[in-house]
Amino acid sequence: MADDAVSVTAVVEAVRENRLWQRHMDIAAIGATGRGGVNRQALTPEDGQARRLMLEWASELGFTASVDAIGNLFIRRAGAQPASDPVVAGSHLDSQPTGGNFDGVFGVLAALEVLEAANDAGVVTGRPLELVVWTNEEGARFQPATMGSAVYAGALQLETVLASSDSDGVTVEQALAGTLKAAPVPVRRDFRSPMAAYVEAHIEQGPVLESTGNTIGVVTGIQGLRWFQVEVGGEEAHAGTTPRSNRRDALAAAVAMVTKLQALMFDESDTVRFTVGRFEVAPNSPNTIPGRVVFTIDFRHPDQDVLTRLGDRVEPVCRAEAQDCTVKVVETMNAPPTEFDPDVRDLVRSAARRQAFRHMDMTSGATHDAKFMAGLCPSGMIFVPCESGVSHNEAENASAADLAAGARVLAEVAIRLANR
Ligand code: HGY
Ligand code: MN
Ligand code: MN
Repeated sequence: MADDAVSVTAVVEAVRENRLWQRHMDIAAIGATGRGGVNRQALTPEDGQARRLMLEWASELGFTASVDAIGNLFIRRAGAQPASDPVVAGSHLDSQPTGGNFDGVFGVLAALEVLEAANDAGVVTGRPLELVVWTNEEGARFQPATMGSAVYAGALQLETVLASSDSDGVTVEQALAGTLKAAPVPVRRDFRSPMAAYVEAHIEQGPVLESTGNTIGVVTGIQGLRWFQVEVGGEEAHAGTTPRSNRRDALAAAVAMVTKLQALMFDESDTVRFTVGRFEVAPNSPNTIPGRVVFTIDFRHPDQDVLTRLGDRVEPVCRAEAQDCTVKVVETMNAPPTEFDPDVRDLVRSAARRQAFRHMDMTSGATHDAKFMAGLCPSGMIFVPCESGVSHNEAENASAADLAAGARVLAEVAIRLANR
């Protein structure tokens, strides 16, 4: 095993900006929307195609693969001590319906770039290096978000998750079988198999790095979030003949609920993040009074007390506005604020400093799979800027130079951790 400083420098210098960028373009072509973005939702044929491409690249580079029961994909580069716990880096390949080409993909491809740069540099690390592709980080098609990492860490039960279904009634179990067929991996991996450390590179998905002229974000933690699904039950009736006094209008009640919730969640400091992203009306016909409305709530805040105080008000507020309708409120995710490991944060900071990248400490407004890894092993994240902070949007963009900077910092952190 080469001396740490020598191997770190060799691998960092072997990171290639153009190779990393080209792989982003290769993945971006899978599920491309024709408007500059991507629709590669979890466990769709496009997700399977992207995984298959990852497996082809891994095989060409001499790496081995394994997969766990929820489809999390692990790609391993051997180390000098094969029985030691691996250092793992990665993120996700699934996207929002109108997603960008860098959210999640950058973390996966930066990890692949580090593994290949180690090959190019002829460096053998003590611990194995692993790349991970988490299943269904986005939670767009199947809720909740960060599904694969939550099941891996034991925060969600596999059986519960396999039974959840998308708006067409397809279950995770059915979709997963298709994905594993499209990208077969014979070797099975246990949930919570030990990791020495986990590091995730990701675009910031916000404007701070770009507006302050920093290239690297040393992520200190992730704000907490609570997700709810609210189902309002009324009665379909004729729009022209039914008097208001006879109506059980699910839309009228749902609108009253959302209006009251927005008032509850309004804060002068603009720290609360409250979003109703999905609002489904049935039967969705202009001349039938809506009999059923289902809407989602995505509520986030860095302070646990606020998450508890305001989150616990969601159900009572919905019940108070139900009018003559029924209402069912299900909390689908409740994740406390996460702090990342101080030692990993120091490694990220010192790598950015040593490589002369302007950097700053910052928390993450977006959630990430690293949230669940933080409960299993020393974990941390590396942010790079994205243009105007735009994300979850087809216009999402990042520069090849910033992506390469993030991959070089990831390389230094991963090699140092793997040689401990
Ligand atoms: O929702 C999130 O924060 C993540 O980008 N999926
Ligand atoms: Mn992401
Ligand atoms: Mn996302």
